[in-house]
Formats: sequence, structure tokens, C-alpha cells
Amino acid sequence: MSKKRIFSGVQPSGDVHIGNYLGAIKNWVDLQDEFESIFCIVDLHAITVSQDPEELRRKTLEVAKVYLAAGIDPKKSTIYVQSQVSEHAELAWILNTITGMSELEKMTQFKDKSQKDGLESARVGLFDYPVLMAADILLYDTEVVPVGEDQMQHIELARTLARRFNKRFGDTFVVPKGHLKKETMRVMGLDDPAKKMSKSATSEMNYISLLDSPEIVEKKIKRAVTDSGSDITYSDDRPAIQNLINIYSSFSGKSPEEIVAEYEGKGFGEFKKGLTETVLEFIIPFQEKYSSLKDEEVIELLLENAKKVSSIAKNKMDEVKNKVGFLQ
Ligand code: AQP
Repeated sequence: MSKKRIFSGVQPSGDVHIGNYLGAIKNWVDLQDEFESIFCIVDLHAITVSQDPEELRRKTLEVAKVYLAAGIDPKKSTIYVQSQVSEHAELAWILNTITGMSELEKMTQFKDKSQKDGLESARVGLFDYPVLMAADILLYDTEVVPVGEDQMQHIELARTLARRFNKRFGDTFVVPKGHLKKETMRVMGLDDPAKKMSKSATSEMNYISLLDSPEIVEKKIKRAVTDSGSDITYSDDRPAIQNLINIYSSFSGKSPEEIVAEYEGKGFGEFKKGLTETVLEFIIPFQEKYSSLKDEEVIELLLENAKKVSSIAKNKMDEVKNKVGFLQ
């Protein structure tokens, strides 16, 4: 029996942080044996907010190297760059014609991101982001999409559009399912546990980048906000320490209960020291692997893989164009 297919991606914008890793990339690594896996660097999504062209090129390569250094095995999984497969944009256009304005107006990510600089300066591309994401997923007959919780609303739209298209034009798309890892579906900001850890956060103290030096990691954890009281407990009414315990737990494999027991009677200082060591146990070898990757080899791999997935994407687009009624 052939394996089910998974698809997911990260935008080459800002610094890839431990929220992206724990919420998404780590799950991909765990799932790549069980599924046929396609992981994209979604640069078309990244330009929905302003970009510097040189920076975008550099970040695109950086994200590819992050995937590889984090454990995505290029023999098992296909990693490629979205803009190198033109069918993503082509399918997004067709899906635009079956998507309601009101469906996109409801999207939390658009509301949050457009609020940052004011609705007046938000671009149509940002508004349309979820439709492009639906195209990414549907193009490959994806069955499972492993993401963080912030993307679940977009996956719901992809499911709706797949069903709508199938109903109107006949069975064409697989209806995908989102896949969340409960404990890390929402890693919160170190400076504010009420908001998710985010690449575009105004303060660098919000996140730990996978490429932060050990000294910076230590400093950021030291400065991370904590709740009132001084003991280490795990509960919803202590969101800051709960978030730090979740991070500790995901990197160490220990349960929150084990961590709480380990730090019973000890204060935040000792806990943060343990957390720093645990995060660095991952980050240091990760960065060694990252530095050993050669740019030219990664660029070549990405180009080869784009050709490989293009044939899947092209077949699907031929089917879509035929069903929609384009002369072929
Ligand atoms: N804080 C988070 N906790 C868990 N998962 C997260 N993800 C993002 N932030 C968290 C997941 O990471 C994957 C890639 O995200 P993205 O690059 O597509 O952009 P995003 O979701 O918009 O992430 P950021 O870091 O918050 O970037 P900006 O600031 O640009 O919006 C996705 O699977 C996402 O769910």
C-alpha cells in the first residue's frame, strides 16, 4: 500500500525560532518515515509583507538548511522552493474564483498582520494568503498537513475549497486534515505568554532563534517573563511558567509532571538554568550540522526537487484546467 502524503512549509521571513521547530518542523522529522513527505519553503507567502530581495534569497537558503539540520532527511523527504513551481500561483488564481471575500475577512492571521501596519497599507496578497496556502496543499493530493495551531483556520479553508471544487467540477482534490502536536501547537512568546512566539515580533526577546548563539539563548531564557510566586508549577493560571515547562518538556522528552517534581523546592533561577542546558543540547549540534551544509549543494538539491514535484503539480493542474473548461 502506498504511503499517505504530508505537505507543510515555513516562510523564509525573519528568524526560524523554536516555536516553528517544536510546532511544525520537529513533527515533520517524526512523521517522515510514516508518510511520503513534501516540505516547501514558501517564499511566495513571504512576499505578502515587504521583503528585501537579497535578504529573501538568503533566508530561503537558510530555511532549507534549517530543515536539513533539524533532521529532514533528503532521501526520505522532498524539500523545495515554492516559487520554483509555478503551479502554486496558477492554482491559487483558480481557487480565488471559488472563494468568498467574507471567508477571507474572517481570517485571524490577516486581522493580526494587517493591524500591525494598519489596514490601509495591507496588500491583496496578504488577504489572499490562505487561498495560496490551500493551493499549496491541494496541488499534491495532500492527506495530512502538520502545522502549529495558528494555521488550522487556513487548513479549514483548504478543506472547504477542496469540497466546493469537487462538488462543482467533480472529484479532483483530496480533502486534507490538519495535524497538531498538542503540547507544542502554540509556543508562546518569552516576553509575553499571552501571544504566540513569532518571527515578526517587535522584540527579539520574544523568541529563541534556532541560529542564536548559546550566549544569546542563555540571555533570552534569563530574561523570559515568569508568573508571580517562586515555585515551579504547571497550570493554566500560570501561563508563563507553563510555556517554559512545555518548551523544556518538548526538548527533553520529560513530562511536565517529571519536570515539576525535579524542581520542587527550587526557584526560577535553577529551573531556567536547566531549561537553558536542555535547549542548548539541541541547538549546539543543530548549529554544527547547519554550518557543515554547503550552499551550492543545497541549491542544487532544491532545484532537482522542484523539477520532481513539478511533474505532480503539472498533472494536477492539467486535470483542474480541463475540469474548469479551459481549452487544452
Ligand atoms: N509560536 C508557535 N508555536 C507553534 N507553532 C508555530 N508556528 C509558527 N509559530 C508557532 C508554526 O510554524 C510553521 C511555520 O510558520 P510560518 O513561517 O508559516 O509563519 P507563521 O505561522 O506566521 O510563523 P511566525 O513565526 O509567527 O511568523 P510571522 O511572525 O511572520 O507570522 C507553521 O506550521 C506554524 O503553524
